[in-house]
Amino acid sequence: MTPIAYSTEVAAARTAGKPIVALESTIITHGMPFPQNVKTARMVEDDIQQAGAIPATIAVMDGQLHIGLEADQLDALGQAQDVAKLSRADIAACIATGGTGATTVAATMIAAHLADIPVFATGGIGGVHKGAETTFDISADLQELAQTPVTVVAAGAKAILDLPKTFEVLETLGVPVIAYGQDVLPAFWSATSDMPAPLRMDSASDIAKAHRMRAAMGLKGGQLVTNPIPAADEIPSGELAPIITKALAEAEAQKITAKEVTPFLLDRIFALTKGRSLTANIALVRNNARLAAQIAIALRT
Ligand code: PSU
Ligand code: MN
Repeated sequence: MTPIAYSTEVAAARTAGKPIVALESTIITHGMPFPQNVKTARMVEDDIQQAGAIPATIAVMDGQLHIGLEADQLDALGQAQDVAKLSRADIAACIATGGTGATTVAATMIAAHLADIPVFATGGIGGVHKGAETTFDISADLQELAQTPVTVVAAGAKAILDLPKTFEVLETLGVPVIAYGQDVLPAFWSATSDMPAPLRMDSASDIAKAHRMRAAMGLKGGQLVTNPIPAADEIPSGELAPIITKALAEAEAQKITAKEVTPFLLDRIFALTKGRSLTANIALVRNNARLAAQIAIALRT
């Protein structure tokens, strides 16, 4: 049996049959600096609560898979050093050996599914990195979407990635990619892109219906809902492009590889935009949390 530890609030929500939204923890430990990371995690939890659902932040701490973190646990995780970044490949080993690790999109989907939580909100999923034709760096998040039945709400894939290749792979894997309320895919820090959305939906209820239909048809895997960042908070892609190019060149010069690539790039873009990328990142995660709460509620009705 997996040693799952539910927070008091999540345990009560499960008993009462309340809608629950899963949240990842890599964004806390590897995606944002302290103290903004903990502050953001709290705001996102409050946003979900205000929208009428219960938040369940997921992480592995001392060999236990936590579904929902108590306030002191969230604080501790936000300040911990050398926390592992867990995906499908290493989550079981971390739990088995009593370790502590933050869950990526892939690992959070696995944990959410174990806990019967069908919806999960994050910032941006991992994807195909630029230069993947030589590095083979493709996030395990994409495979996870193809096999675990959780609807993931994100602002698209991070613009540091090769977006066209990321969406090609998702199409190959049979993952529904739904743009919320617009005809083009959003691009994380930017609300729009020049990529047409494979699917468009305008309500949480339609997204919930499609989720249920996949289950009814026995189709494996989840759905990716791409929710554009609110216009007031976006950084236009033209402004970001040279910054991303610079950050990528630095990563290459410093031979950053594997799991370090995404955190390194996010950190450099934070510095090069003088913190603006972080403000945008916080706004888009909150926006995704609110939509995920609506979907969780729609799935209950
Ligand atoms: N989105 C963010 N910040 C992050 C991440 C996503 O705004 O830190 C994390 C997610 O946990 C995602 C991971 O699953 O980055 C992808 O990492 P990789 O490219 O190594 O698979
Ligand atoms: Mn990778």
